Amino acid sequence: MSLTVFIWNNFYILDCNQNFTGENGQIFSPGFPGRYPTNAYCLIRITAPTGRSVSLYFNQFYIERHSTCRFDYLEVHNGTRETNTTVSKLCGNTLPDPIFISTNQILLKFVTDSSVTHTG
Ligand SMILES: [Ca+2]
Repeated sequence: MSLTVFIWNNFYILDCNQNFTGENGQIFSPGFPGRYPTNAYCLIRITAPTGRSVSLYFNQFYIERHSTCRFDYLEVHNGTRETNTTVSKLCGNTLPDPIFISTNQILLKFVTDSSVTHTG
């Protein structure tokens, strides 16, 4: 998985658990461009300045496919807590449409189970 985020300062995230404040940058799943690990539980929080909003553009995407994404998935939350509203829960290998968040904070939660991995 590779996706681009536009907010303010540049950043580049290639690790599982990170908090970031910035203008724009790229986020990669662990191990990218190789396969992501099993049993991953990654929380990436991004905060833009107050009044700004966050947009996510996907460049590459391949997470184990399931009709309800019960095995591996990427969840996008509107806010930095897991209890904040889930905007989208994604898996499979169809490149997702861009996601536009109405607020300046998001949480990306990437979870994988104990078998079958792809490039994320
Ligand atoms: Ca899996």
